[in-house]
Amino acid sequence: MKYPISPDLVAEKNDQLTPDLQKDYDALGEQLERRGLDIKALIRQAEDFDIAVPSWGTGTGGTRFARFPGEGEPRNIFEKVEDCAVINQMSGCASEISPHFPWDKVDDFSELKAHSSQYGLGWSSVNSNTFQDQPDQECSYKYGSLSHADAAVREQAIAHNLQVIEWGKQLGSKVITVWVGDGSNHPGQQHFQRAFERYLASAKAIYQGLPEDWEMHIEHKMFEPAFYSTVIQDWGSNILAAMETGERCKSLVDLGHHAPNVNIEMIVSRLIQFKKLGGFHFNDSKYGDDDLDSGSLHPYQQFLIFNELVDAEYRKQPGFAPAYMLDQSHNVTDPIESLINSATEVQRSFIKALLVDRKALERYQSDNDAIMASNTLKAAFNTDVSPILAMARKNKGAAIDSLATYRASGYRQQAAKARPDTGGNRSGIV
Ligand code: RM4
Ligand code: MN
Ligand code: MN
Repeated sequence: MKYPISPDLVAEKNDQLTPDLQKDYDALGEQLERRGLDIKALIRQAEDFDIAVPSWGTGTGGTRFARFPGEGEPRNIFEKVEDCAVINQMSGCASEISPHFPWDKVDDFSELKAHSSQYGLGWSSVNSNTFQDQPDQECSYKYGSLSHADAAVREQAIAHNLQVIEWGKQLGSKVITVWVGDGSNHPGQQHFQRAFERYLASAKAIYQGLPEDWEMHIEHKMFEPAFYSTVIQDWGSNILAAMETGERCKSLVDLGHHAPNVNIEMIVSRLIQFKKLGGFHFNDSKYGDDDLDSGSLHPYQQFLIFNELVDAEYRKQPGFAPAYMLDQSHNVTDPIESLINSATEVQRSFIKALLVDRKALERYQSDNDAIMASNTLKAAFNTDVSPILAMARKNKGAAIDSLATYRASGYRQQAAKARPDTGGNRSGIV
């Protein structure tokens, strides 16, 4: 196994921090025991938790105004893999990468797979891209892709998705995530029903090419690039499309893709109920698709989402196995630091949701005791589970203090030397 950061450095830092961690861990263990919870079981759950990292998140993001690149950004998928290896080594809970095509296309996928395997990394969902034109493509996606009025454009977009599945097979992926920017910018520009019918026909054509053991995830997003109407704009259109397309077609929830104040945890519950929850793109958001760091703004909302997920597991809801992934854009931070932090914050929400006293909650719900039901959730949310997360990291050879260890390693400074800034790619998304 290859490590981007010296395991000796990690062990040295961990040794310094272990005595204090042990005290905090023991104190928390006692407290949880009084509440009828076994800290050892929670540690195991924390150790098993894993969230995939988006390959495109390892570069500095941008807005349509500008992009201010950071030092030592990865210049290709091989370097992105190395950064993902750092994220996994420090956090202990991010062992898979989600690639985006054609951004991450390579000539030899076996070489790429060998490269990721030496770091112990695997590949999660593959993502297609029909929201940009590529230099060598025949038809333009300016007016849409899977729902385009012209059949030739739709066929090109379908063929691209099928090609992405082929690449994904070579990496060992089992899911394709489809997000399209199709929609309109002017009232009247597009016939809502016809556009959706065309989308559904295209989605079915992709689904026909889906291997038996794969899932197809549809991602909705309210706006951007289309600012008046978007074909798959909300979870309603999403679940309709998933239901029409087929059993293994499910909905993906990106936290930033809803109108402000929307009750995302309830959407999650609905999708679980109808076996249509495919997975998540975690991030945080204040205004729209801001792609802020997960849990940086609405940690309680993230907890409430995990409360639904843990509840589904508790009830042994059939067919429940959503895929977890981060999807954020980092404009002002070191992407590696943001992704380490975010993976840990999502893991934190999961562990806190495991603390919820579900029997008590059920009782309060049937007694219509609103305040005690709410306090039951709050009791879990207000518990600081940091010692559990840190101990899980230590047990897995990851860093007790992930960010301090990463900074002490000088990885970014070495990357800056090894990957000189070429001055290109200063505008646009991601
Ligand atoms: C979109 C959406 C997709 C991602 C692109 C890059 O807003 O979140 O998941 O593929 O951005
Ligand atoms: Mn997304
Ligand atoms: Mn997004």
